[in-house]
Amino acid sequence: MDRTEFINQLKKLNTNEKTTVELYHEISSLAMNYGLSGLKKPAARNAYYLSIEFLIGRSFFNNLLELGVLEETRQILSDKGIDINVFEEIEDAALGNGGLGRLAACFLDSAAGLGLPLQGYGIRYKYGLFKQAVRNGFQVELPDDWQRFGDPWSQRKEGEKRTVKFADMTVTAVPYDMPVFGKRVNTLRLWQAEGSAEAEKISEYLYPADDTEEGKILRLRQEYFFSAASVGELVEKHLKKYGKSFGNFSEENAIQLNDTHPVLAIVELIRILTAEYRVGFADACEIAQKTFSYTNHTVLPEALECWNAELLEKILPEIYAILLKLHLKQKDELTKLHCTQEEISEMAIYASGNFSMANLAVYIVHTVNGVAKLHTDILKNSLFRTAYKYYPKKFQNKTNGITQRRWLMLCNRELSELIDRTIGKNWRTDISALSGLNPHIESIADEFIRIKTEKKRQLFEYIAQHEGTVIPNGFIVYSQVKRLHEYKRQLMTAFAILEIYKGLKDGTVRNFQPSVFLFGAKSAPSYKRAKAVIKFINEIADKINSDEQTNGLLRVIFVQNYNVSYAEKIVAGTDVSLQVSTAGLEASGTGNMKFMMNGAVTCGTMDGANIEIVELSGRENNYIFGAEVDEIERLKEEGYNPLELLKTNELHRYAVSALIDGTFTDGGTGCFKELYEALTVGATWHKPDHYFVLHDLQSYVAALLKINADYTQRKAFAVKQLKNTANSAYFSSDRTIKEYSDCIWKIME
Ligand code: 26V
Repeated sequence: MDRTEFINQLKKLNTNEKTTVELYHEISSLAMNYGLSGLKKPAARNAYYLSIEFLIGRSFFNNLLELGVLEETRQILSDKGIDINVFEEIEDAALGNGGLGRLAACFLDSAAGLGLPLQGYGIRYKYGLFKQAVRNGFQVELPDDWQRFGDPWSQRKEGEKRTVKFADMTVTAVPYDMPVFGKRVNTLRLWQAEGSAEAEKISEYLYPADDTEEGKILRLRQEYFFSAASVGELVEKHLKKYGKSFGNFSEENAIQLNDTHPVLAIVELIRILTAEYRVGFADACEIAQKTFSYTNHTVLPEALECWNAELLEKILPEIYAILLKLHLKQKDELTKLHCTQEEISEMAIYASGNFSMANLAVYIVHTVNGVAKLHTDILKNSLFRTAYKYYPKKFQNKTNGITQRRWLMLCNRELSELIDRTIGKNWRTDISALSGLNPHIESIADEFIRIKTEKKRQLFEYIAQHEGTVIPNGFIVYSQVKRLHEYKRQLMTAFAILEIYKGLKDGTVRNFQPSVFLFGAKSAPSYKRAKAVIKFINEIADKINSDEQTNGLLRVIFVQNYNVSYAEKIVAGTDVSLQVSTAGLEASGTGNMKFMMNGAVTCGTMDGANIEIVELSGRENNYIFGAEVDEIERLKEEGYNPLELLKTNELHRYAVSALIDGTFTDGGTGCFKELYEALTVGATWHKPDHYFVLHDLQSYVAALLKINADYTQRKAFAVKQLKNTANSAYFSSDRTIKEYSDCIWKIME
């Protein structure tokens, strides 16, 4: 089917008396037919992206855009009296938690767009990330039955099933292929576990709770399940083509391990080659080395996967045996390199009963990369410093990116059209052309202001529908939307809001422009402190929004069920992007890039990709505050006493005391007291305020107020915002993917 035929068929489509879901299926299936015809060409060398998460979001609008038929479809439907926005009721595919999974989705989009052969491998969870409701201020988790309306974008490939064996069960892995449209059609292959009821549990939930033994086993099964199915398939394909000679395996297959979750794929490849095809152990390790590369996405030790030896021996005895051999091989090699005992234990694959997936990956792969300049430096100088000392050439930086197709063209048609009118449409296929906006910024600032105002109006309308809260037009929008985690410091924003509120009440904050603080965040179901922060923000919102003395100036909204589709609206309708993690802890951040591209200034710390954002758009066009990495390091060494800050700063005392002085209620759970104690006395596993909230709070409030004051010069502020858009091309995942393919995968169009 060609384009004309797609359009003709769409025009002929009988839409009378059909439900939205029926129409959704018919149009999607037409688009699938069109998209899958003709564009698929096999590549000699492919790269494979193994990821336990792909946070795809909604495919309908994006696929029509990628196929170049979105505008016509909008028009044809409108001629039939149908507003294309009705399809917004279709669920997101939320097969991921946050940045890591969304990055995987952006990467697939960019590779297809550039015509590069990158295929994804993951898990087809029956239930994606939970749906969040807020009841009485608390997060409530509801199952995410994303296939409720069917899944017209996937094709089940019955004939390509595989088996994956565990000591105690055999599981069938059934592939579901989702095409990724662009200059070429790539495939995201998601494995679904079938067989016994026990087997089917493997692909039932994204990230099941792993605070119990049972949960840990399930997580291990998930990781091995999709790694083994994917690697097994690649080996089989190779076998069909070349017989049992695997010397050239790495010439055709480059496998990227997205974080530590798929690292067992390395061990599985070595197992298949040695056990099934009699390749020698050393040769198998060499093939693995040439095939695999690994991306690290976090420096938080609790998030680096480790597997208990006993558990592995019980569930995956062959894998366990190979891991032990790898451990001995590593020890032997490191001894020959004259590493000290201490150095050997820092890099050890196996230590005190556990296998470290990060150390295993760093030892085997040919390339390790971090996801922003600062993050890669931290990998080199701190997390993997010893490995860096012995294998310096393994380490590379690949600063993250986001796809401008979803995150600008799709979510902000108005701004995209302003860019078209100003510099032509070339930027749509070559994003580097976006910098051509720079000389025109002054002249388009007024029009930009009109567009930003319209995007805010659309966002407020959506919020009114979904949250039942009305935000008056004209408010400045400050947004902090991301997973809820202590290091991301949503609590610091909550305190800052309380301090501003107090200032408005007692008259110390004057000439304040009306502002709304938007939060969107899901907390891991078992993460008590994160859930407490959600409740605290909602308590603050209730109080401030109902205070008639100030609610013409200040509002707080916590949106429910923040997801990709909500993000599309929020990034377009935001003035100020809040990126306030403790320096050194946010590997990159990618929300920061989406906001930047849509013309928001960043109010943030010198962390992750924020550093590169202000490098490119100008520090004077953003609002940087707080301790930098060396200061945090110094504070940790010399000692940091948050109680001193509380004693001397009355505003801080007011904000922090609100946790315990009865201003707000935590519903009798004691969760606010727990937050208070984490800040003031610490816990068995950490010192008081180990994320330095009180340390950075004063400069944070000052930055927020400075922004507020600068906003009164609306045009000058719009110029700052536009400087961000104009210099955001570097943060396109097209650039990132080109770098991966040139420097790591060596794949070609
Ligand atoms: C996972 C966990 C799980 C256990 C509890 C604590 C914890 C903390 C963090 C994580 C994150 C795992 C990896 C991840 O999602 N990293 C994110 O990757 C993004 C894409 O590279 C990057 O932009 C974010 O900065 C980084 O946090």
